[in-house]
Amino acid sequence: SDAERTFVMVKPDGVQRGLIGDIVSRFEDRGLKMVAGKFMQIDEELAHEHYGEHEGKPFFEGLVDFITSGPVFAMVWEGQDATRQVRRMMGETDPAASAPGTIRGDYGLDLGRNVIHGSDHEDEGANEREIALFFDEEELVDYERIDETWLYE
Ligand code: DAT
Ligand code: MG
Repeated sequence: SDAERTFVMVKPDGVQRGLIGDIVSRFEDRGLKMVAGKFMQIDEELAHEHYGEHEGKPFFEGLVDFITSGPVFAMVWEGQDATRQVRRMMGETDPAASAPGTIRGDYGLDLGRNVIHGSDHEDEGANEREIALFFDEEELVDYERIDETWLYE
């Protein structure tokens, strides 16, 4: 398989609503492998770096306030086509436009409270940039999952 790593984060609303376990389970069930995980609080500086592409947009300050408002659960998931597949499982940016069965479609109604972040698969290298922003190299764990031989041809 062409293993790829992607950055995923349960946002403060998802943490407060007790959705970490469900979200982790969805990725585990799909066959993706968690290679890093960190329960943490994002500070102003990290928020600005992470959401730098949105600086200057009308929703930027609200977005920074929200993402720094409580703990998040940051993760790195690995698997075949991981970045795109995680985005498919997340749904659309707006939960109201997200299909039922997707994470945002199952757990949200409001654009500003959409429960989860995942690296943009249409932004080349966004996954690696975001992983490096949140994790040191030694925090990424290299191991094999017991079902890997049956997940991939
Ligand atoms: P995504 O999180 O799906 O990658 P994005 O990168 O375009 O979406 O935007 C980052 C976050 O900013 C998004 O999860 C929710 C918020 N956001 C985006 N567009 C918004 C808007 N028009 N009004 C309010 N919040 C918005
Ligand atoms: Mg994005």
